[in-house]
Amino acid sequence: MFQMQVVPGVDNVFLFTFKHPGIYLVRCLEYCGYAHPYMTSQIKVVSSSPSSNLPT
Ligand SMILES: [Cu+2]
Repeated sequence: MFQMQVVPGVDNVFLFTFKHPGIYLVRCLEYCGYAHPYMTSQIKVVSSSPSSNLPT
């Protein structure tokens, strides 16, 4: 699990190293208001091999 405090309107950057490709769920960890249940996203992790990431 990863947690980061953020400020609205400010870009945040962080790096992860995933061991396995896949789709990972991202969600807000703290209740932050009426829209909290909708504060989700996904990260799609693909192979680190540059040649395997090229469109076919
Ligand atoms: Cu929230």
